[in-house]
Amino acid sequence: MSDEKRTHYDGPAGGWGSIQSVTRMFTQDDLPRLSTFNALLRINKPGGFACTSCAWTKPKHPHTAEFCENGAKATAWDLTTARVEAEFFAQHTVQELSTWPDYELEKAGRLTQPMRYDSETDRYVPVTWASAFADIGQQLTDMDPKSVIFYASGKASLETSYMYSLWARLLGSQNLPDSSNMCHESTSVGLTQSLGVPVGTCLLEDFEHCDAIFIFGQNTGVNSPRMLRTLQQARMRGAAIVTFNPIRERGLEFFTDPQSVGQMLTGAKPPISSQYHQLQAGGDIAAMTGMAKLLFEAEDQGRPVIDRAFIAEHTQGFDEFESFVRHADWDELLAESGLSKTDLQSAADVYMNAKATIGVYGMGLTQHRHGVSNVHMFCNFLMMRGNIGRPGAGACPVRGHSNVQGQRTVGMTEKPELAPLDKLAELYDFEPPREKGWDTVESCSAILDGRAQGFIGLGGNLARAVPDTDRMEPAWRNLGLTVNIATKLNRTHLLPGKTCYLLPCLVRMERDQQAGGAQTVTIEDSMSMVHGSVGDIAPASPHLLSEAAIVAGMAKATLGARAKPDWDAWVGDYGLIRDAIQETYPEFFPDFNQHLFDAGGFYKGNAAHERQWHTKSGKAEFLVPQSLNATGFSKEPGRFRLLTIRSNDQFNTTIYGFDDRFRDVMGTRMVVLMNSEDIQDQQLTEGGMITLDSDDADQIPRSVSGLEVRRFNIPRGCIAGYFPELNPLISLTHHALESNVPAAKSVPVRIRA
Ligand SMILES: Nc1nc2c(c(=O)[nH]1)N[C@H]1C(S)=C(S)[C@@H](COP(=O)(O)OP(=O)(O)OC[C@H]3O[C@@H](n4cnc5c(=O)[nH]c(N)nc54)[C@H](O)[C@@H]3O)O[C@H]1N2
Ligand SMILES: Nc1nc2c(c(=O)[nH]1)N[C@H]1C(S)=C(S)[C@@H](COP(=O)(O)OP(=O)(O)OC[C@H]3O[C@@H](n4cnc5c(=O)[nH]c(N)nc54)[C@H](O)[C@@H]3O)O[C@H]1N2
Ligand SMILES: [Mo]
Repeated sequence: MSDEKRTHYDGPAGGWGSIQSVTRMFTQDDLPRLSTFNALLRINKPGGFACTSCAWTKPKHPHTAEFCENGAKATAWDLTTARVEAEFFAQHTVQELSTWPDYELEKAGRLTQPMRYDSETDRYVPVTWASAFADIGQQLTDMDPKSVIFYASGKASLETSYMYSLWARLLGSQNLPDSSNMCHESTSVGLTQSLGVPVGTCLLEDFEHCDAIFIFGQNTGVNSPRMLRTLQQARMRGAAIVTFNPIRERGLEFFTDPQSVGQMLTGAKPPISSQYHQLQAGGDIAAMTGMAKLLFEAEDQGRPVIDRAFIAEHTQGFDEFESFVRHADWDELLAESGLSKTDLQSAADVYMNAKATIGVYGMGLTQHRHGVSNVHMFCNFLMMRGNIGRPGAGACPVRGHSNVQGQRTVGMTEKPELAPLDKLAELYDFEPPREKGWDTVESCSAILDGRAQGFIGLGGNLARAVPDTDRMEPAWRNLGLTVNIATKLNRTHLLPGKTCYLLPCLVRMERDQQAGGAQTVTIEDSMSMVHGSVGDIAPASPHLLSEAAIVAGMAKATLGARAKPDWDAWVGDYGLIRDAIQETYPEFFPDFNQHLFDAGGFYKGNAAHERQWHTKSGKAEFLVPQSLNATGFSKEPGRFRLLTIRSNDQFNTTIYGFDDRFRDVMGTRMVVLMNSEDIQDQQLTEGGMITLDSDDADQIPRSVSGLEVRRFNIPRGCIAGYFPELNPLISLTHHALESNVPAAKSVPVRIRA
């Protein structure tokens, strides 16, 4: 761990700080500088490769460097020259590796050959691909397919994800949880109920036409930094940006575009947000209800600020919604949001004056007990002024992993109604499972109580990403079979089932050479644009297989001599998989293979964007939220709302380093960020060490110790700390109603000195 303490950083997001951070990365010993540099220049360009970091859309006219600080980190992380080979595992038992921090595990380097866990020696030992596939095939054939979990983490391509979910269904399982179950599932559920589409309705050009952007709980500067340029351009054009976030995130305050010579040389740090409202975690429904109330008040005073024509023609449920808003009590709205009426009035004024408004959101809305209600209320708010399905307006949930949205599109879903089962039955001559499979939380419960027997992970670090770490980890080891397709070693790999394999794969930047030549893969970004991606760097090891080849190898070993599909032909030429995707989803992928390198990607289409409403009623729905408080628990003396957040030096469970320069946390991740009055009230001192205890209704003891108190600009009653270190504090049952997304943005905890 670096114990380096750097001085206070008050620079903007982007700017020289990010150049410095990328430069520092380039001077690391384990990086091949030339190929990394060349790789960076090919990121997010037609004919290049899609960045493996975030899901923000790729513009039609990319910049010379169409990547950001964090995309560069992700690229460098994959291209390291460090290797985890057979000798590494000969030297370290799994028991010993379990004591290593996440950072050290991944830092050890790229996995290079298939390994099997040997319980006698507690070590991973090398195996051939053929024997790995044969054994996995045998084990799976002996298991009830409905007890096997087929997880995917959001990076694997459309081609691999289509094959993977088809394989699971051919075997008889619909247990297809995806990282989006921990992330934007509240969007998939909530937006579908409100607008009839599971994904955002905006396109990049809408940002060129909007007058206002409202951002709820999305940390653009860290998690989708390329989007800052989009926001900055909108702001400079005169659009207002109104942000709601308990934490003042630097990227939403100022951004110096590293691509702008002028900004860099003058040291300008143009502001991003025109208003910044630090509300209570879980206070968004109350804040939006307050603004809605002000819209009704304005209308009552004769200002026609509500789009009655849109509401009459396109929506239903408005009367109930209006009555809910009019009856809401101001004192309660202000207490729940933590904002003043003046704050809400100034935000509502911007909204009323804007002809076209875009709403942006992230985990600050989805990861709450009432995360789905948050999304409903967000849609209500936009629809009041007809801000769906017209230029410069719409809903823009910002997705996480680079292909997480696409994986859901091509069948990675546990929900039978979301997969074209009849079509699959017809194309592949089989009877697909029709009952609902397990999502992530349900998979975890099944692991805990022994109903699950097998786990296959297509990427990710599921055991580390889910709540209730201390209960989950021992249960994981009771599984009969665990298989992880991965690029780097992580904690989940150190929880071997009775039979356990670690199968290393290519990364997106590496050349994927198959029988039919070098292959292209595709991904779908946050704006439903599909992009081809071609790797051209030599693979980290000659023993690596592509994810597609690994899935096909396991599928063949389990499904025997079935005539369809022809897995070998598919792996030889991914174009054939795309043909199959096109046949399965003709509405989304017409002439798929002809559009791989369309500038800006090819648009999968979005019904709500065209004001077609695929809801039950055929109209967009105003839905009354279940509660004004999204946390699902009440305020009690000594109980805090813990927000588990990401640093600027991590990608989910991948920890690049121990600095979070925007929040002045350097050299450690074991901190609790607190309001100074709360520190005083709790009789703590800054720099003192504390323990956090779970205060969940289930009363199961859960604690994390060794946390340092830091004074921080955050509303009273809310504290923040980093995920995944704090995941032991979250009860598996503390999740969003309906979507089951773990409620990681308001965890009830108490502080022990
Ligand atoms: N560099 C980098 N990029 C990433 C990732 C990464 O880890 N690192 N992860 C990827 C993934 S999988 C995802 S899902 C996305 C996540 O990207 P985001 O959606 O930005 O998720 P978080 O960083 O978890 O936090 C979101 C913000 O919500 C705020 N917040 C917390 N509670 C509330 C609340 O109740 N109300 C409001 N209004 N705000 C709240 C937090 O202060 C924080 O600023 O990013 C993706 N991109
Ligand atoms: N408390 C709390 N918990 C959270 C969150 C939170 O905000 N707070 N966020 C949640 C969210 S939004 C998400 S998406 C999940 C993330 O959960 P996951 O998606 O499961 O986790 P990652 O950390 O993204 O997975 C990292 C691992 O993926 C593997 N990997 C990397 N690249 C590739 C590749 O190209 N192919 C393959 N096969 N493997 C690869 C590497 O082995 C690496 O160790 O965590 C969730 N958990
Ligand atoms: Mo995510």
